[in-house]
Parts: sequence; structure tokens; C-alpha cells
Amino acid sequence: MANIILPSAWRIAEREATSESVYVTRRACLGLLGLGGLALTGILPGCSMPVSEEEFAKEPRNWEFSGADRTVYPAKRNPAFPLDRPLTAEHIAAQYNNFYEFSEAKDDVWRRVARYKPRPWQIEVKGLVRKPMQIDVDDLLRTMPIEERLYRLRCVEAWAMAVPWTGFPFKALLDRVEPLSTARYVRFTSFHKPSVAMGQRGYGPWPYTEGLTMAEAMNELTLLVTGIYGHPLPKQHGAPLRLVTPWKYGFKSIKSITRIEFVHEPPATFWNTLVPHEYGFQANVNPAVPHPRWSQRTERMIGTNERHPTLFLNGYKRWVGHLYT
Ligand SMILES: Nc1nc2c(c(=O)[nH]1)N[C@H]1C(S)=C(S)[C@@H](COP(=O)(O)O)O[C@H]1N2
Ligand SMILES: [Mo]
Repeated sequence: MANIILPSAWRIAEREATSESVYVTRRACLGLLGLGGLALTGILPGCSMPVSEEEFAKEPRNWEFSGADRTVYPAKRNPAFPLDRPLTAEHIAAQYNNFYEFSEAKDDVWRRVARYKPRPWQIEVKGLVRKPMQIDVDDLLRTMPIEERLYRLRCVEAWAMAVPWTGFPFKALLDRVEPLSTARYVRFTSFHKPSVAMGQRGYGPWPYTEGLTMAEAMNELTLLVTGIYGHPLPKQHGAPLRLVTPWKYGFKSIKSITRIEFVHEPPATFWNTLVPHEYGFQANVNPAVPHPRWSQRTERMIGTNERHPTLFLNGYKRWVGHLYT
């Protein structure tokens, strides 16, 4: 695909990673500084500051309680996952999102999801399982062991946040569908609706897909997330159901899941298909392995811009280290 990139934006992109893909690096957002590349649409998007907590509270909410989850939130916090840093402010996390179905910029996803409807929502679980199922997300919620966990999330672009997710361990779903011994990978598929998700009218192997090995999927850390900050997920965070694998780069944590399949062969995934030399299938957080265009040694916390050294496996070695020896 032809692409026009301003050299100045590129130099900044190398200093402070800005976008997952060479195909989509058209703008860089550095604090107050806005440098836009030329979008293919011909629009030069601005680089806006997040609105304040007070102003944000006046905006229409991007989440609502369903009948089922009225009783779920706030869920009891599981204390097994301590944080080494303060939580990111809710209004900051809610205004800085990677969700390419809606925008290539992070600062306007929360506005562009307006017409997206996360309910009613069916989830299909199939493939190499004894008990395949198709279930409404609210029926799933009603029967799963819902809890809150504090996790760090590290984007491959070298920014990070720390948030309270609400959800249930992937393992609980696995126990219900009973995978066959021939299942070696799990393939996740996001929604596909170009009429509301403008990004899906452009390039990309839509819908967004991701994958895990069975061992990764079964790990205690692997969470299917339905809420954040003690309430249901706002649309920009991937309502009504997303994956969170905190030891892997954020792009593995696929949003708005419609299908979960148990398969024998490694599944093709969105970023690995688009830019295979930059985004591997495994995508474990590792300060010693630089991205081809930037270092991964440190990360910037969104909201505070505080710098932290990147932790091996994002600090979750205790839980998942044994998977990779
Ligand atoms: N369907 C879908 N899931 C996705 C993405 C996406 O573009 N589409 N972006 C990923 C990336 S790159 C990151 S860093 C996280 C960001 O999650 P957040 O916006 O809730 O912080 O979502 C991941 N899940
Ligand atoms: Mo990301």
C-alpha cells in the first residue's frame, strides 16, 4: 500500500514509538506536540489533549449495565496480583486507546465508538472441543466466576498503564467446553462490522484476530475481561468481552471477541499477518528484544508520563516464566 510519511514524524516515531505498524504510522503524539502525517483520507487529524476528569464526567458514558451484570460490579478484588505503581486514572485510560477498527489515532477512539453496539452479543466457542457452545455474553457473565484484578498493560509502542480489570479466568471457560487433546492453540476473532467500524473499510486482514498456545490460554493470568474500574467495559476498551494477557504486548489482548476456536495449527493473527517482521506470534514483553524501530528498555505510563524500566514478561515471570524455558 502506498504511504506518505513525513521524515520528521519518522524520527519522532523512532524515539518514542507511536504506532504498531509501518502502514499506519502517520502521526506522532508527544505530549502537547502534534505532528500528523498525511492520512490516506486526506484529513490531518489533530493531536488533542485528553479532556479533564471533570469534563470527561459530563460526556455521554460509553458503557451501561445490562440486566445480568448489574449484580456483578464492583467484583471482589483478587489480591494475588499486586501492582508496583499507582493505577492509571480512569479518564486517561478511557481516552487513549488502540482500536484500529475505529481509528488509527488513540485520542479519538472513545468518540468514534458512538454507533457501535456491544449488546446483544453472541459468543461462539467451537473447534476441537467436546462441548461447543454459542452463548449470549450476559448468560456467560451470569455463570462465570467474576473477580477484579490489578494488571499492568504494556503496549508494544512503549507506553503502559495499570488498571483494575473485571473478568473471569479463561480457564473457567475451558473447563466448560472441554477441549480435545488435539487442540494446541486458541484462536480469537473480533467483530466485523464496517458499517459502524470505519477502520474496517480500510486495509487490514479484518476482522482482528489473535491466538495463544493452549498452555498460555490455560495459565492463571489469562483473563476474559468484561469490566474495568468497577463497571462494565466501555466500548473503547473492547466491550462486551476482551482478552487480557498481561505478560504479552497489548496487541495480543484482543477486544470485542465474537469467536473462540480451539485449533491444531498456529492461527494467523492480525499484526503478525500485516507486519510479520515487527510483530511475532508470541509477543512476550521483553526489554532485551528491541522492536525493529525502537528500544523496549523503558516504558512511559500514560497520564503521568513517568518512565519505568520495562520488566521481563512485564513483571509476570512468577506466573508464566516456566512456559518459556
Ligand atoms: N479488536 C482489537 N483489539 C485490540 C486492538 C485493536 O486495534 N483491535 N488493539 C490492541 C492494542 S495494540 C492494545 S495496546 C490494546 C489497548 O487496549 P486499551 O485501549 O483498552 O488500553 O488493545 C489491543 N486489542
Ligand atoms: Mo498496542
